[in-house]
Amino acid sequence: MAGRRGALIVLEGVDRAGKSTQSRKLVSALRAAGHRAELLRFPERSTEIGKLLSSYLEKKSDMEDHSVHLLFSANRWEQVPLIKEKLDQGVTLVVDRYAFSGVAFTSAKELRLADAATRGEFGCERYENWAFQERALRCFQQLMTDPTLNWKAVDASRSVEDVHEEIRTLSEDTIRTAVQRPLEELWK
Ligand code: Z5A
Ligand code: MG
Repeated sequence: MAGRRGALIVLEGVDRAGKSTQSRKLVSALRAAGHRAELLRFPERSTEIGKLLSSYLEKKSDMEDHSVHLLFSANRWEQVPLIKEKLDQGVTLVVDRYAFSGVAFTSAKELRLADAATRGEFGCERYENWAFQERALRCFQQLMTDPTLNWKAVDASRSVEDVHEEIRTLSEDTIRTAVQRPLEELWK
């Protein structure tokens, strides 16, 4: 339909919830259904800022916490002109993590000061331990109480196909209704 904007569909969640797997499958399914759809991810590690973040996450470099937070934010802002342009052109964007990860992971760092939980390392990158991920999950749950955001919780413990089917259906609904919300409201 002419003049119809694209939808901004963000997949958020803790480490290894299956966000990247589902984001890729969703873009393929939407395209197969005739939608214009593209994939974005954050951190976007290919940019100069993204390379700094990648090095930090891989523990090859250290950075002050506030600075890292702002770099994650800058890494999103550098893509915002492109995001607006695509949405305006009617392209639906599937985004693998966005600002909610920024809030949840920084908040999880702050909570750490009050949390005496023991840690079990289960990954190579920074933040990949159970205690940290539990704190991040609590922050995501808190963010989901915001009624102005159109959050849908998806149980990611099921099979890839079952999770995909639910996300695909929710996304089709979102694409249908996205036109009702002006683009400018997304970055107020
Ligand atoms: N971070 C931050 O601090 N501040 C910010 O502003 C932003 C991010 C944007 C790197 O992110 C870190 O950056 C992240 C948050 C922080 N730290 N942590 N945690 P990333 O997005 O680059 O992280 P990643 O390395 O891609 O991991 P991930 O995103 O957490 O994984 P995932 O995308 O959710 O999962 P996946 O790659 O799709 O799947 C993982 C494995 O599980 C894979 O082998 C799949 O085949 C398998 N899988 C997937 N789904 C299923 C189901 N349903 N059943 C069984 N197996 C499955
Ligand atoms: Mg991922």
